[in-house]
Amino acid sequence: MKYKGVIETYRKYLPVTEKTPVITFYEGNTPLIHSKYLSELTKCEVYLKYEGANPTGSFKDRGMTLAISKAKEKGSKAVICASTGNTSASAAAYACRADMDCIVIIPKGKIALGKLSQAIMHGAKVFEVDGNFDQALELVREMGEKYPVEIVNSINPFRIEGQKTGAFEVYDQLGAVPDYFCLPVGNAGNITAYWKGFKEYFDNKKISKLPKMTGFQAAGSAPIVLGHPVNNPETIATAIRIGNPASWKTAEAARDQSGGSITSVTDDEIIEAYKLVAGKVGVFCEPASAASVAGLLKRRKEGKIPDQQLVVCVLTGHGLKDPDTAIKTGQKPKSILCNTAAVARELGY
Ligand code: AN7
Repeated sequence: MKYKGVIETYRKYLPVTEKTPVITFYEGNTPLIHSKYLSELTKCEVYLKYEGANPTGSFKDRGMTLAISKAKEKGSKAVICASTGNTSASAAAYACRADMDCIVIIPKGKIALGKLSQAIMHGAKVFEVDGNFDQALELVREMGEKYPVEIVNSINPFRIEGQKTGAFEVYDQLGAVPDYFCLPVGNAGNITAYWKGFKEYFDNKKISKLPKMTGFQAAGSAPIVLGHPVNNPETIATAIRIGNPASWKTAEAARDQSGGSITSVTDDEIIEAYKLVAGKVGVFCEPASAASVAGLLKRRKEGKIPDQQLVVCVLTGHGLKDPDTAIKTGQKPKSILCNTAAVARELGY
């Protein structure tokens, strides 16, 4: 088999040795999709990095393959995470493959259905708490201090190391460094990881420029934009419903060192982009992922991004993760009689 996942592909950039057991579902190598529609709309060259095509349907697999492999190497028997959904889905699957227990703490009622079904089906011990993600992460930190469980949230540095391979891949696929690199920001691990990846390619002379890191938070959950934690974060994009990001400082460093920005998009703007990407480009991503495209459109409108720029937007998770939002915001099927005349009439034939 030629493609062996992100650890084998980028082994020399990663903290692994021949002793590290590689726990992989052959994650990574996701499509970088050029969008003619978005390019014409924005007068830029726009590519979508479709991380929903990872084995568990989100970018988290890049970091999880390394975090779980290193936990296995260390001899850990159990891993734990707090999650808005995707981390738990990924942790549950990789822990299952590594024959380890997985403990998941989620905010009650705020996890998209697809993600919850994954954690359940992969046999994680799933606990929901009356609290938000930030409180769940606090609990997980304490559990990690007191008990023999390995934390696999992005406060685990191996998660960031694995996720930086996304940056390598974007350059390897595109053969160029984007001018603007757009992505959603929640706990801020991914923007931290991508920036680390781009800088490492730069330091290794693989690339000779760096992208402007352009992050987007949901307006109701925008602590980095506001400059203070948000106690009761809210947004329809539950994946990024986070009020006190763990990687806050490194996200600011990525923003400032790259000459980029972290700004906010409203839920309406997110849903509009979500529908546009699905309905006009043909790529189905979850609402949080659409924040990257919503943000690009907004900053173009505001004149903050010039014409003719090379732009990559990361679509962090698959649309099937959150069927409820699709059904709620999308068009409704129309009931008709089961005969050709009825269909033809509807189609105006
Ligand atoms: C689809 O799963 O935090 O800024 O617990 O699922 O690196 O946190 C998910 C985050 C963007 C934000 N898009 O990334 C979790 C979790 C999707 C996500 C983010 C998440 P970070």
